[in-house]
Amino acid sequence: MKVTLISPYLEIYSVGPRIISSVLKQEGIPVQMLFLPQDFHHVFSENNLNDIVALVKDSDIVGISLMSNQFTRVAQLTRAIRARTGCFVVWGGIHPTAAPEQSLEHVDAICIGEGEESFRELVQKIQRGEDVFTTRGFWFRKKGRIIRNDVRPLIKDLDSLPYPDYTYDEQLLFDNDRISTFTLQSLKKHLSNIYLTLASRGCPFSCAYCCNDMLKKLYGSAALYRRRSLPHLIGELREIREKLPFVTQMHFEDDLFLVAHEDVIREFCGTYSRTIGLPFTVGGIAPGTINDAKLRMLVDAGLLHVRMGIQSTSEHMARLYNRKLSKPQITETIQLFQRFRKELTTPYYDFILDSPWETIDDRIDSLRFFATIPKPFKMNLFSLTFYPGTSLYARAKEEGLISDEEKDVYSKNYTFLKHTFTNALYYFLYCNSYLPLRIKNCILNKKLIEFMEKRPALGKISFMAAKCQYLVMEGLQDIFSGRLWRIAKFFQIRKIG
Ligand code: B12
Ligand code: SF4
Repeated sequence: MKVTLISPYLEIYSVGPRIISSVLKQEGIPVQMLFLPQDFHHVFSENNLNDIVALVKDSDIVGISLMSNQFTRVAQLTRAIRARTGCFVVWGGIHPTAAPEQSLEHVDAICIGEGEESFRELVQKIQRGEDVFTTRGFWFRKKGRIIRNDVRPLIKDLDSLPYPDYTYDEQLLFDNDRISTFTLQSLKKHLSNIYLTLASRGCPFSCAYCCNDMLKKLYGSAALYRRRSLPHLIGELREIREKLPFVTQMHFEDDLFLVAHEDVIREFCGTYSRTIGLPFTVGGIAPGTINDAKLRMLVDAGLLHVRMGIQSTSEHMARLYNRKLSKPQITETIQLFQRFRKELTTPYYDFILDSPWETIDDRIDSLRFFATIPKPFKMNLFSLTFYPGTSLYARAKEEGLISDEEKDVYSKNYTFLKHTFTNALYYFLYCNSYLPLRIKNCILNKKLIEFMEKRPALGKISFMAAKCQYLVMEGLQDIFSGRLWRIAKFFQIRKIG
């Protein structure tokens, strides 16, 4: 029996597939893990496909994990594996969970939702020669027919799961057109010095553009938000410190790490600083989920950096995005980060732009708010992407806003903004933050914005000019602060995109 698990993500953390690998190994099932860390626009060459096919061809089952943006290249790889080997190919991860019908057109089976139990059962059934088609958590394609089994209930006790599999010297890396076994050096190169993990799964909220909105519909009333116990989490981090001595920073990429109660954060901070003691960062913070006491404890325990999802400040957009938070809450959280500015690195604030439902008043509302954010901060501007299964995706589909699924959803680059005048204003305000608020508000004039929005060519020119100013400014800052890797990364992304 041989199982191959493929992670196509640029970032090789791949927590889900690594945990599945550990689950299978606990059952004595050999697993070959293959990492393909290329950008999602990467297309496999014929040689690449031959090399990968040669590696997997003696597997009984090949499992591939994917987010929606990996769809095109994973479909290409799956076609090659299915055409050239007799392997049973299975997809798992957020994309097949969210778009099962579409996914099943390309593969033998898909895993819907959490995969530890489902995949273990499927593999064991194959091993024993039993009928696989009744396996819960899976949909199958059988002689042109689709078999839709029920989704398996959520794993209540996350402590029952093993830690992600980091036996790197048994794992394969496909990098620069070469396949090799991971070494400590190559692992270090791909992880930098950071270890990413999750202390919880799910989120109590349901923002209309987020997978949690989709997962809540899938799992019904079951509590999606679950936390691991502190000993289980700390045990993982201790093991990693021993196994991967180059790790000097931990990162918790939970959906919403800080939604945990103050007491939980206190316990975490105390134990973490005593036992692990490395600086750490957390994924996105939602305004209103952090207060002075929580931040004090986190900073004392080693928190380095904060990033908050503001997205939009207009009430209309908050309703549309199903975000139950107010502008005063956002302001309060920004002020909180300001008070801690000497102890934290520059905060990052995320905004979602390019929403087709945003009115000019919504845009001005967010821009006026943006103009008041005290410097220094860094901005992350995202172009709204409709991920399958979410409420916004359903609405966009209904309103005919998605004409080409592949282009508008799967391969859309969420960092490429529309070249509009309003988007230009974000760059302009960011670069010219020294201007008095009075002047900024004069520029954020409804008549002027309306005038410019009716002239797309002018919008495009202003966007290019403002973005150029931004890139030069950020580039100079990177040079002066020695962050040359950021510049290298920028050119690398341009080359691919
Ligand atoms: C950690 C994380 C990251 C990390 C690490 C990603 C990685 N490669 O490891 C980082 C920060 C790098 C990242 C980046 C991005 N992410 Co991200 N990320 C997450 C997050 C918060 C948790 C994922 C996770 O590890 N969960 C824990 C594990 C245990 O669960 P899991 O991955 O779902 O795996 C389980 C099942 O899906 C299944 N399964 C998974 N794979 C397989 C394979 C097989 C064979 C089987 C049988 C089962 C199976 O079993 C697993 C165990 O139960 C999710 C949100 C979420 N709740 O899922 C977003 C999420 C996956 N990210 C998302 C996005 C959009 C991105 C980005 C594209 C953009 C962005 N703005 O962040 C980038 C781009 C990444 C890239 N290079 O392509 C979206 C994807 C939506 C979609 N439909 O594709 C999500 C869902 C968040 C959202 N907005 O809704 N992300
Ligand atoms: S708060 Fe964040 S993780 Fe939770 S539903 Fe909203 S976007 Fe998703």
